[in-house]
Amino acid sequence: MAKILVLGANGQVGTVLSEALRRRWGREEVLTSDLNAPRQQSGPHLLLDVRDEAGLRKVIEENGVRQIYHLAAILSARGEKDPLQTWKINMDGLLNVLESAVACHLERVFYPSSMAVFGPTTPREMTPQEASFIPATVYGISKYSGELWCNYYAGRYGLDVRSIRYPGIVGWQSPPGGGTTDYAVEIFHAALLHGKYTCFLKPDTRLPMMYMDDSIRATLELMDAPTEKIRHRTAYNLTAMSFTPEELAAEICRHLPGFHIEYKPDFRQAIADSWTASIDDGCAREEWGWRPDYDLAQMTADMIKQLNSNPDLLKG
Ligand code: NAD
Ligand code: AKB
Repeated sequence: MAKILVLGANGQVGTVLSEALRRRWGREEVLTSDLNAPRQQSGPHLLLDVRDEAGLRKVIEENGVRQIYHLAAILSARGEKDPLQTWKINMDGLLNVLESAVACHLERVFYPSSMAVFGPTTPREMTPQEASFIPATVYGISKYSGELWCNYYAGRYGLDVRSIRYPGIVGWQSPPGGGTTDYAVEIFHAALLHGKYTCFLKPDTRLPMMYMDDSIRATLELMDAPTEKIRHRTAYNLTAMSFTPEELAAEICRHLPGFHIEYKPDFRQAIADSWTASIDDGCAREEWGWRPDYDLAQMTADMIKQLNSNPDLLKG
């Protein structure tokens, strides 16, 4: 009987979150799933497409699942290549999870939203929890619609669904899966393998970011918080730092002095430009005590240390 089901567990976040959940609850208590087998299997895993509602319901019932972490999605850059398919995966997947959660009386659901819900009308600096959100990507539209659906299911059915608007996540354990903030992971691999990197964003593109360790801890802390503390059922603004490619490269140079960066902006520049530069996460801090541990210098030092210790993870 697995208590927790992770959907989209093979991705950048799911790889690390699933391990954290297994360390905490035990290997057999956490059932991971994705379209494919994981690179390394550390507990029960099954193949499941989140668009398959009957399949999802069967997995929940047969395994006695009590909580779902619904990570499966198509991210911002990849999403623009096939907008309608992205909408179907991101929205049908979420609605299947919400419907199944109500029908099977699940205790709790986690749904990751994103800073991609912000758009050109959103205040660029210290973006507040509530503002004008008119996202420019299909991914952002799906995440914002998803937040509204979560809020609706919480209000209408009393479903305990909790959500975070993650900023760009940087981690050494797993490769990113088609986002606009992927440069901030790729750059470390390129720096260590080749001493140089060609960035697809302009040098002064400032975006909110967070180290993987902080984003996993935030997720677990939100899911642990007493219900009465959760006053926002859309998604919580969350951040740890904001930096530009130029600033990240300068920080990497402090560890790898010969590192060289070039800039060749592509279609992802327009996506990044539609997002905001810094975020006010005061509601998460006040309501459930969020505090980040890592700033740019600490994140960079740890990324380089961890990738140097795990050279098999380096990707050219
Ligand atoms: P990812 O692209 O690395 O992983 C997504 C996973 O979903 C992949 O393993 C993929 O195989 C799976 N998937 C795709 N379609 C599926 C389907 N139809 N059925 C089942 N699985 C399917 O993404 P990630 O970076 O791990 O992101 C996880 C979640 O966090 C996503 O919902 C994403 O929107 C959100 N998020 C991530 C970031 C970030 O910087 N990584 C930032 C904000 C929000
Ligand atoms: C992306 O760049 O698409 C993701 C995100 C911020 O949601 N990293």
